Amino acid sequence: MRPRPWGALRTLRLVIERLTTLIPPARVKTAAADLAFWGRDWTRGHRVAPSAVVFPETVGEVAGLTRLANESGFKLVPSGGRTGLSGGAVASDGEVVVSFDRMNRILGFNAADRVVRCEAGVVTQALHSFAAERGLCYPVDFASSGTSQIGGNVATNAGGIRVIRYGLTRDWIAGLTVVTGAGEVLELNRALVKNATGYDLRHLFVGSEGTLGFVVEADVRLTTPPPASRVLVLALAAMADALAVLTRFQGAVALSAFECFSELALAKVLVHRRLPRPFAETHGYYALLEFDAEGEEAALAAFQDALSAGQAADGVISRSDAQARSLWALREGITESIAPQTPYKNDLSVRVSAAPAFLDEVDRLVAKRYPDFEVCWFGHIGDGNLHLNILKPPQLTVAAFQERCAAINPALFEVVRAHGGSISAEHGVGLAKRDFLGYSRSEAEIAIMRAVKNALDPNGVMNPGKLLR
Ligand code: 2HG
Ligand code: ZN
Repeated sequence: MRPRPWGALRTLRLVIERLTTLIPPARVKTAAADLAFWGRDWTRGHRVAPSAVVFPETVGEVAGLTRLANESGFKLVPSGGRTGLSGGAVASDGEVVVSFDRMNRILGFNAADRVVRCEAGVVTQALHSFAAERGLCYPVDFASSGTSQIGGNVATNAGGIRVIRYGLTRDWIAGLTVVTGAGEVLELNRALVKNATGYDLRHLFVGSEGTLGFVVEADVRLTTPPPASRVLVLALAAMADALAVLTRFQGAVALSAFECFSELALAKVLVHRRLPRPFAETHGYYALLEFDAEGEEAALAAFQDALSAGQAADGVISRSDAQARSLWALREGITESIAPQTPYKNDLSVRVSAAPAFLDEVDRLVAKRYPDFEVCWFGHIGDGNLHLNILKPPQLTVAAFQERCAAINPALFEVVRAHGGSISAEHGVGLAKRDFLGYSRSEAEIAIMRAVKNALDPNGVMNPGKLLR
């Protein structure tokens, strides 16, 4: 007997009954606290209202759930480490959240291929440790690696702090097993290096934000560990000098990171983590560079040149791994240190060459519109990605603050468009940027994206309202 359409199911009890034909009741949660916990990501301000959270353990269970959703008409929200910052994992309208917390096994590793097969729920840091134990490295890294999961990293094509040398998640995905929105299981690319047989559907799923189906397993490439490195934090004479400093150091050493942060961002971390100030004086902006240790002499010479040219005002270099970690903390601790101020986030990118001018223009726009708000800049300037966080003053409610900040988006995104940039560099579109997609993608592109969505998720059961309205 075919199940009745979802619309005919009148009570939550019936929803659960149907789910528990597939997933044992112990792995279906409906308590209010569980719905609130698994129904959202790191963003604030969205309605959180799923009807249930389920914890599948096999690809078959995920496929079964997806087919059931199609037959019964309920919607599904894929859920990983929920560290996203665009509302991509928020369930706000009675959806069933599908958590990968119990699909967190590493299934196999082939040393000749240097490929590790992971279930979607493997935590990024667990993959780092697995690789290190085998004398190898998974080089994609970010501040949330202790919580974020591989499936979510694939769904958002996560970037992070070493993109200038190692690229994004996409560059390390050798193959994917996915369950499409229609409930079909696809093996995409089977970890082949060469496979010239038409459209590479694997890459369609990378960055698809759970709108086409579920990433259930991933073949991830590992590599040789990077050589020993040094970290140098520079006080920049002015933000406009960041580009000249980047070019100077690129010419001198093998860089693996080139990050930046403003004085306000630094001040927040110092207070939050109770750290000493790295320089005697304050400066407007700082750059953090990581480079191969063998280039230390050349880096110090480049530093002297930058000082003489008036591009850098001061600098501090790591002498041990512990010092390198504490310098990195100045950059990696920013998000958590500003979190109590419920920041309004924008994650923007332009070409590297346009980054300082772009930052300057946006900074002036924001300062003019919001003279009463703190504006915190930081990001991966080496790849053109800047994080703009506007901080909420204590006297404003979150709703009032977000409304005021959102009002600037059209003007802000016009500046992004004028610089040929992107309104979401690495955090995804989700709910937060969905209505602004047209600033970065043409109408023709969006129409093709819809057609792709319809082909893989014909009944629209997957992550409704994210990326596309
Ligand atoms: C980072 O680069 C993350 O630290 C978070 O992408 C950025 O909090 C943010 O805006
Ligand atoms: Zn970032």
